[in-house]
Amino acid sequence: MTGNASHWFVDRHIAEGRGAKTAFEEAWEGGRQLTYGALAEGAGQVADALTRSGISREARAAMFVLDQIEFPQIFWGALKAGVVPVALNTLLSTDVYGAILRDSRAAIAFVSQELWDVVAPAVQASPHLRHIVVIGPEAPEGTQSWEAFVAGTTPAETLECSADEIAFWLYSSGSTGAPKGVRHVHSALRQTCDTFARQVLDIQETDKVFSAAKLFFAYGLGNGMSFPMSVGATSVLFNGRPTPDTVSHILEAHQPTVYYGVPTLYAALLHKWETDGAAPQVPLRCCTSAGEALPAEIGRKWRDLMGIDIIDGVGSTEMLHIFLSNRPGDVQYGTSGTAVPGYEVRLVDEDGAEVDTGVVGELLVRGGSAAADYWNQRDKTRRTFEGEWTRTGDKYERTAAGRFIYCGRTDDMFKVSGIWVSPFEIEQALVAFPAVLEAAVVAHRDEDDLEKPKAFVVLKPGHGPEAVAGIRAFIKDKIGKWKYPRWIEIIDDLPKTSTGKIQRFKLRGRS
Ligand code: 3SK
Repeated sequence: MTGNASHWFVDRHIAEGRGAKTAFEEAWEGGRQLTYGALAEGAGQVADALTRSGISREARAAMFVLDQIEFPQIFWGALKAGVVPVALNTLLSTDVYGAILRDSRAAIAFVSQELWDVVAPAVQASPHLRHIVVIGPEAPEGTQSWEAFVAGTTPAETLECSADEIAFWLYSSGSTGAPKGVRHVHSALRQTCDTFARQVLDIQETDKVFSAAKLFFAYGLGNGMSFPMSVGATSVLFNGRPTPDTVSHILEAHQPTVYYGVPTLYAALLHKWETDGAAPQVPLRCCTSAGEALPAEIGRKWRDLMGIDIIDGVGSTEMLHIFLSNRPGDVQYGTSGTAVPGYEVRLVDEDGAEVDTGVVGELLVRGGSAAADYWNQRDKTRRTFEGEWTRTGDKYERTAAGRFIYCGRTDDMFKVSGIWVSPFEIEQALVAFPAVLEAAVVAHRDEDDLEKPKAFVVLKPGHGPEAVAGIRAFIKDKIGKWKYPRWIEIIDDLPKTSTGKIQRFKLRGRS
């Protein structure tokens, strides 16, 4: 049997009689549906079109594609042909796209028309691109339309390949630094389905899923594409910005059974529904959160309002999906739970020695979905992938009961009076104050040049600077005297990566 992931994720559904089942439905007015049969045919056409266009095996196909039904057709079509899709964050700048095109040397680019203005200068300047396919009503000059690209093709057979071959790339910028091409092999996709999707989510063919996290993000790629496709379920795709209004509307209109969100959006949805006085009726059986640790208060409020827990977990682009998680029926808010079956984790100090219960260490993970490497970044590859273990750059502490508590990024932790301070612990306490929507804590030097915590808070609508005195009294009472933030600054928004991680380093620069 071939190790090509496209065989199991796409072709199998036809063999199992699922051709007429809806695989994807678009969540906007006039949105289309794509059955498993149409997906198999579309992916086969893309594979044939790539070959006819002279795009050879192992060449890269840059995807500047929104969450729409062409995304899975291009992704799986490329895999079928042995071409390597590079799913790109659709929110980056022209300069970053230029750098990624140079780095990846992509030979073909697929672009959603909505992104053309930002993408055009980068693709036009690329010496490596030989074809530009634009998805939308009009193909700009020098490009080919999607319809023309697939016209006259005959669905191709899935190429035989090893499960160890590179299947696709994702670009990770982490919370700092330039994007790195993270290369994943074919078997990694199935691995995340056999572990988190099956053993934590218990994903079923009858599920309808909606992921607020986009398909270009490793979390969204599993949530909204490989997980539902692993069982023949249906996924709702949304090409717009996930805001409390749009997500609330999609939940109500599409009635998913599984919703995958991120903490900021959970907080904003709760606030919207509290203000509206009602939440939509949705047949949710599972909700997940990742991207950053979920503040306990948000989880509790969600459970109280929706009658269902949020399963908070931790993953990474390098591990492709979640490897540490709470479980349905076994949720302890404020913790990231325990290792997902199929993964092992350990906490080490600076010398690589395992740390004791209650001591903060860096989290390392071992599992079959680890990336092969960072493209053309030998030093970073060697520092991150240590044999079978992958360094996460996250600091954790293990409780006596074996659960993991997030403390912060390796770069975000700091010491006050010689004791490590976890910015996340203080942020969690801050968001428990009713007027606070979000918070970020960084180290700031006092008049004696000693580091103390400083908080940046985003207030809920209707609250102003008068809230600060209340926050100060509340937080002093809630956490250790040495840890409370000595300064509290109100800001409109927290700087975040496009995948929702707080960029504390930007706040350090401001403080
Ligand atoms: O950030 C996370 O927690 C995450 C989860 C799943 C997949 C990818 C990422 C980065």
